[in-house]
Amino acid sequence: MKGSKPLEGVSARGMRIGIVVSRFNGEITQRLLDGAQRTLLKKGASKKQIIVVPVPGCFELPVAAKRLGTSRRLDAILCLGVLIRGETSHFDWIASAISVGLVQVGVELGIPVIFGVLTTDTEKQALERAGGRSGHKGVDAAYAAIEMIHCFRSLRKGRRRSG
Ligand code: DLZ
Repeated sequence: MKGSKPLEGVSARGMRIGIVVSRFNGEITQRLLDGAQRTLLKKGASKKQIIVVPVPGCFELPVAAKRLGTSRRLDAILCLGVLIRGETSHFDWIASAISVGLVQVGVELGIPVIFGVLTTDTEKQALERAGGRSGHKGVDAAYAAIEMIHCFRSLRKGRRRSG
């Protein structure tokens, strides 16, 4: 299996999670959003504690994540989008801007900011990764957020013990 296996046994009870989702390639990003929300609810998060913020395109993900994380107390933010090379002449610019931007926002906010953006050559490949035969990036993003929140919580506990 490629990549890390999601920690499916972990709970999302009590977690406050933001989701910023791009409306560009909306049919596919909606699938990512559905998968992420379904997973968070299945793992025990409450609907009221999930806030969804739509943005026009992937390029707006970092700034919207920063604003959301600054204005709300959240445990993590998932950023979902779809960049398709075939339809985007400046694909590489946007892909690199958002990956650098999202890392920066996570470090500045001090909370996990999850990269749930598909970067593919074709729409078919994107569909395959949004619940088709190549997995589900929205579901994976939700599991990554839950795991990172547990990781941060255990670091906090460790600090209390040693302090
Ligand atoms: C303009 C543009 C293009 C050509 N392609 C995509 C894409 O494949 N995926 C995506 O999420 N957004 C795309 N956008 C929109 C930009 O991300 C952004 O919303 C606009 O340039 C406005 O800043």
